[in-house]
Amino acid sequence: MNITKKIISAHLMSGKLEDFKPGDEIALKMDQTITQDATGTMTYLQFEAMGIPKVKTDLSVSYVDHNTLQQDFRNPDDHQFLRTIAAKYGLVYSPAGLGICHQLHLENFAKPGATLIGADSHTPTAGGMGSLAMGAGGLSVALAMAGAAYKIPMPKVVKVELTGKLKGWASAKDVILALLKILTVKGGVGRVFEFTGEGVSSLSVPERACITNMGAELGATTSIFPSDERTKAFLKAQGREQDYKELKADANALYDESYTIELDKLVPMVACPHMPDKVKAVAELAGLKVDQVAIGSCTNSSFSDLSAVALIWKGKQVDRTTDTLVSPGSKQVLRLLARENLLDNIIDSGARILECACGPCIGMGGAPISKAVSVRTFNRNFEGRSGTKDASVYLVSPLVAAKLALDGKFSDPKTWGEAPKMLDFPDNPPSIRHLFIDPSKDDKERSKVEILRGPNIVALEVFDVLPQNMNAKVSIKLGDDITTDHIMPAGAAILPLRSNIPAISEYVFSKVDSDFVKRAKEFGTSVIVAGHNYGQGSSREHAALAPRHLGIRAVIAKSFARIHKANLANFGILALTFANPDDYDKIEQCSSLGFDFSPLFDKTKTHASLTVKLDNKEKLNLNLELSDNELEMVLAGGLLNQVRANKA
Ligand code: MIC
Ligand code: SF4
Repeated sequence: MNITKKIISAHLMSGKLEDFKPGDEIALKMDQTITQDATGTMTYLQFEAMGIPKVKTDLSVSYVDHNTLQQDFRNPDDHQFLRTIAAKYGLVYSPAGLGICHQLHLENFAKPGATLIGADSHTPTAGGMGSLAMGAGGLSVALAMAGAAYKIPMPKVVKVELTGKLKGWASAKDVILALLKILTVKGGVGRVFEFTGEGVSSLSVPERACITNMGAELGATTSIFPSDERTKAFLKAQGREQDYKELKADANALYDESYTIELDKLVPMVACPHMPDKVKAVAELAGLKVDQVAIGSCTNSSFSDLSAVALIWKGKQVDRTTDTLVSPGSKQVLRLLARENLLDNIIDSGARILECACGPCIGMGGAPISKAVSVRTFNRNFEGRSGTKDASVYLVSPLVAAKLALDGKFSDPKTWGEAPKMLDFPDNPPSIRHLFIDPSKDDKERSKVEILRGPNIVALEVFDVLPQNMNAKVSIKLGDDITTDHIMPAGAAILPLRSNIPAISEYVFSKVDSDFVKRAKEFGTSVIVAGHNYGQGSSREHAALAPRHLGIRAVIAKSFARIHKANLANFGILALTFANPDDYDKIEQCSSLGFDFSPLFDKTKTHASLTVKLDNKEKLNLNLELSDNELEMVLAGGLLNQVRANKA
């Protein structure tokens, strides 16, 4: 067996591993859950609606790292709600400023062999530690906290063999950029990427975590590394040696697909605007002026990343026309930089040091100038995500970012001289564990906690069940690779509305088509039509919940991204694909669609397809992209209706 199957097998809540083939729905027990504030408020409102007194996982952590700007009452209202609800239901709470959820989880809680779901698409960061860690919608996380299984299609397991050792200016980021170049942003759907080979031991846990983090950009279910001596050393340094367990694939382990990456052949790479798979060699952009460099994010904000930056900047200043920002991934990283006398290099470089949080990665400040070339160590460069619509965002490693900040322009890495030696993770790193807020172990104490809700916390809406028949118009027709940032944008102006669905709904597709909301409201009930990979990117369930609030009952696409498809079902929206992909061309924005859903209500039959009448004439065949279980959910009007009905 490979590692993925070993962990799956140990966590199956029904059936045996050999009963399942790729694509079949499997039900997994989740050991740990995480949320962040932008997805957390909805998750906990949903958990509360389930009426369970205490989380049933081994560990659940509520992090605050996205909405840390407090321009008015809204974000602090959310933080207060999250702090009190964590105390009530038995979650560890990580207050704003402590760090980025995935970096903090890696340092403090992630365990080899454990399962983890997080209401954030970059949860696979913990795969660097050997956890089977997956991104999910908030409602799925709420269910897991209630002790229910997390249901996913059985993934294919892809072997990625690493040979040789990284050299020169190439680093872990270039491994995942190389994979993105080969596989594209849709290449990982339905797959787990499992790293093996002699190259593995040359990578530290934070370097591995950088790679598994950005596996999310492949659309992968998750990515995972073995747990070995490097893992043990990292856990030991963190004072968590007891969490170590060895994890390796059997010598004759089978895989569904395989790739080889020769680490010693990798050169520094860059993902060009506006997709993480538009990868070129850095040398190809030589001469391009760089207006901004932003270093940080859950992909590249570890001590290993920032110490390399500090070494490159030692005794030097960044180009004064290049706005340079650094966000450390956690207070441990910051304290380590200070202890190892590296923080001074960053301070003296002239770069700005921001809070230990997501910051510019999610458009929470740090927007670049108009028409900027912004070079970032982040994982997503979708158009407009930086906050500046006409900016061009390039994704690189911290080593490359640090060098470009000094020069103010791209150049050929062959001219850069010797690369800094990556430092080993230092012994006895300062612990910040005491800065988390642990829940009381006493049930009586917890039951007395009052959940505080400011006016930004708006109660959940109850959605109606799927009708037997539905006439709906197409409120928007879109192309391929539509991201959740297109559907439900983030940024400093919109993120504070995450706990208020009616308010945030006003921004659905606002950056794509400013008339969408008006049209959807006018149509009452409507349908979205899209190309391939609809809903790629984040796990934000608001990209399903807010459209549902606006009357969207179905999305017809050529294909879907995994997490978004599950989110659609969770909120009672039908995910459909074209039986004949050419039919995509027959449907226009504002076309009328006549659905007869009545056969779907016949529980004695299994359903895989549906016909729809287009403009009262031609019938089109559509495939249902739902498991039986998801179909039940959609018929009920969503997962929460089902949960409520079971309780009644
Ligand atoms: C992102 O990087 O897009 C986010 C913001 O972290 C999202 C979660 C969210 O939208 O709140 C993600 O990756 O899931
Ligand atoms: Fe935060 Fe950016 Fe990571 Fe999302 S991708 S969790 S916004 S740092």
